Amino acid sequence: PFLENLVQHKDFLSGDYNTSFIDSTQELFVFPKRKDRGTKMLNFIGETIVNGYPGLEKMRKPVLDKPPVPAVEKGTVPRDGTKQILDERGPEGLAEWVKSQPQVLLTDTTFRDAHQSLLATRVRTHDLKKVAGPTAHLLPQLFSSEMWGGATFDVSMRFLHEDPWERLLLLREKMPNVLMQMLLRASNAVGYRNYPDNVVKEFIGKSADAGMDVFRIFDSLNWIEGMQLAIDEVRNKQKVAEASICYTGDILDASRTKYDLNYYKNMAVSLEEAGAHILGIKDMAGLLKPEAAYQLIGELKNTVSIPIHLHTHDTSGNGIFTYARAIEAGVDIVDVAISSMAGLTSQPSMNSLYYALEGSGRQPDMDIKAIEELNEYWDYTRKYYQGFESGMNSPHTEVYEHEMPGGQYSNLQQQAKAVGLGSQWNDVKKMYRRVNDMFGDIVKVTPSSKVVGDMALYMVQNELTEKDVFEKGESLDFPDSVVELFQGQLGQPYQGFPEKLQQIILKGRRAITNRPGENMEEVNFHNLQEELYKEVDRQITSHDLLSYALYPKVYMEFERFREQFGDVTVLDTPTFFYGLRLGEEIEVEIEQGKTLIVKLISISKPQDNGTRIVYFELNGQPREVNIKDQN
Ligand code: 3PY
Ligand code: ZN
Repeated sequence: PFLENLVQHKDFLSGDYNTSFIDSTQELFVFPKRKDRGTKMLNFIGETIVNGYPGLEKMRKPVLDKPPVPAVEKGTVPRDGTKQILDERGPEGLAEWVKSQPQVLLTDTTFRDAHQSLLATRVRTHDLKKVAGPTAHLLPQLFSSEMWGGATFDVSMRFLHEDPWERLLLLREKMPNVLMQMLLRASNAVGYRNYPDNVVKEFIGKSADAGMDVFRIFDSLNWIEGMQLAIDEVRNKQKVAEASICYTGDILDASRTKYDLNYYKNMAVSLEEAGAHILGIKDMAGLLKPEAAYQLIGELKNTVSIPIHLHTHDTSGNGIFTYARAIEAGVDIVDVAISSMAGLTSQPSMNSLYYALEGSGRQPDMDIKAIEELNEYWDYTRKYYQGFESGMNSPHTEVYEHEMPGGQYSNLQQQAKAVGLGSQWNDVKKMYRRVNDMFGDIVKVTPSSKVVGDMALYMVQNELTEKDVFEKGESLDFPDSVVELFQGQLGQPYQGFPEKLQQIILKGRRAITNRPGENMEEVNFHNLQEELYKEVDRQITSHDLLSYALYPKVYMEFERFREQFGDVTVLDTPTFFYGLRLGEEIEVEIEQGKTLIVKLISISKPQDNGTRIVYFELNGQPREVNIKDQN
């Protein structure tokens, strides 16, 4: 504000000043009154108390114990791990090292896919940050920690009001020994549509610079043409390109010939040729049955020379058995989550796998007591997020029928609730499979899975059958995402689109068959920066710029939110989601060594103008905020 005053002052502008100008011109020191951090925070807590957090409006604040954070001896550094191997030997050297390990290696997905799959991606940096250091100390043998990408990028801005880049930087700092891994949707980056080539490249470059090591790259239609650019860029940055095949269908079912063993073998060869350092098998829905895993991994081990990393979801309850068979067939790395964040739509449990492999010769080299310590932390922490649980509490073998990815299950369920279809969730799941078959049996993973979900919701909501779509399709207004898929905007599915349905959906609109990125103009980052600068009027980092390029609307809303409420990541999770109970007092560390004490005193009845006054004490002083009651 001082500089603003100075450069706008008439004497300064006219050059009519001497060296004592600053000292003698008092009005330079009159700053516009900005809302202080405390007031902003009280406004946010007040808002949550009066109107509730979206999706949790009807829930009362649960009384919960604080999660026990495993102790780490002060001043000690975690033992060297795979990060040091990558830094010293490069990605090829790392791949060789992986292949030479007799035991199976583990990726811990607790920080990303586990909560994306169980808790609608809602786990906050606040809770990750506390356990990141202990995890680095307790699990230095991990191959990697999957902690970024997928849906975490947009959900953190959209619903958690936090900057995804800060999460990456923070976790990187606290976990200097373990590889940081992310899920990258190839040309869709961390979004739901293809982006211009230079946006994808810039995103990869900046992620690598911020500390990302392993990029699991997949295309939502298994279209390798859509993956090449991302693979090349990760290689340019000397990071690990884990190019992945999305597993769909069932190689054991002789009647499903589209995705058979040969299909996967051919794709694996192509990905190795495309430059993959590691081959990922991404079984996003958990459809890979144990015997199928044994056959698939066995064949692929004989087909490619790079290490193989298997990812599954435990929805059916068969996850550990699938891994055990894959491990028998020689898989190099598997994805697991800490037990209290594992199972069901999440990954199989790290703890269970450890014991399941005892005596097998490939048991992971881990300290099970250390894993149990982390387990306790997550057991408590998960309860903070109980409002986002899907309600699934036993294995669901129906996944073999609907084929919905684990990471989509709880999110689509929230989407269904939001459009009033909460009680028809079973119909939505059945329709999901019908839509898959109508679409020609396609790979379903973000964003193609979202399109299938959108179409299923649309059909259930409008009480449409498959027959209706074919008979009345001309007069139906299909969801935008469905039209875009059939236009080729997400790339090309294996064996093409079903022609008749494509005609009905496109209604004469043109479809492309080349790479969408080739038709898109590159983003001019310089102009984009100016555009954003005008909106926010502060210094813009390259991270801000990328968030804006990927998600302009979401980013601007996040920006406005921060202007209004400040940094809410400092709040503990129960307060963030539920506000305070009457008389409850909390301590909030807004920066190191600076703590605010907030107590809720009372809430008024709605006034004539529809607002309520929420009375607090802030560091012992009475404070009040006016909140519009939206109910
Ligand atoms: C994502 O893309 O977010 C996924 O988790 C896909 O499985
Ligand atoms: Zn997954």
